[in-house]
Amino acid sequence: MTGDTGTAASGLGEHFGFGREFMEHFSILPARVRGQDSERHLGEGAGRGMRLGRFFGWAGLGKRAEVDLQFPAIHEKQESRRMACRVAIIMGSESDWPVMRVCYDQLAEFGIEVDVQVLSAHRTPDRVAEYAAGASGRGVRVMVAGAGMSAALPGAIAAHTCLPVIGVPVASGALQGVDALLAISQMPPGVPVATMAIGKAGARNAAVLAGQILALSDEQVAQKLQEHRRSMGEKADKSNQALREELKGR
Ligand code: C2R
Repeated sequence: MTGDTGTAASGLGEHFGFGREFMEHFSILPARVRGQDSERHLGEGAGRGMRLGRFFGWAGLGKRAEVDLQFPAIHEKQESRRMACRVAIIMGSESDWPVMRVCYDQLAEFGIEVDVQVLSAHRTPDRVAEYAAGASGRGVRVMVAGAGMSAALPGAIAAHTCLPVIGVPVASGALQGVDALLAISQMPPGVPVATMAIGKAGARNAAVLAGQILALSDEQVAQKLQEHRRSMGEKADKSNQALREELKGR
């Protein structure tokens, strides 16, 4: 969602006495704050969804706020694609993509739509908070976060959502992922991050674990997971046989 719209929605929501969680599920459409001789538009109409009605309130110093609420929340043009994304992959830097791509490809193999984002708890903290807080309302069910070095990202995401968060430590910098592994796994009690192995193995397992979570309520994904297990077993059997054949003559 766009920063302005999302921030405005939650800010105005609070102003009207609606909690943050409530506002995750709504868009403002179109919203205006009117002063004596000024008018500021805060949201853009997205033109679909159910209009719930107009709310009025005071936005301080004689300014009147008008808000139309729409359900479900529509935050940007791309939203129709995102609504279908049940998994979000977020990484701290574009340099993490060669590792996180493994997660993306595995999820694609399971037929799961993914929203991919480069967001950083260190470099773009507001964007992380906004994205994580709104994810559940947009239909995301599992969040995968990959980061290297001092990896605050998965924990920061977990702080802003009750969705399951899976962390992938990426090998970068002098400590080659050990720093990220410890940072991601050592979460304080109450805010868990399911921590995977360092690097591509962890990225693949993040996809499998996300698939297993979705499979609890999605038969198609459950079947894909069964096929995946079966083909892994067959591959292992083949290499076992090949090696035993090779060693037979010795
Ligand atoms: P650059 O390659 O952009 O310099 O990033 C990234 O995940 C990456 O592995 C180097 C490393 O810094 C990590 N990073 C984090 C966070 N933001 C970026 N760990 C974060 O917010 O936790």
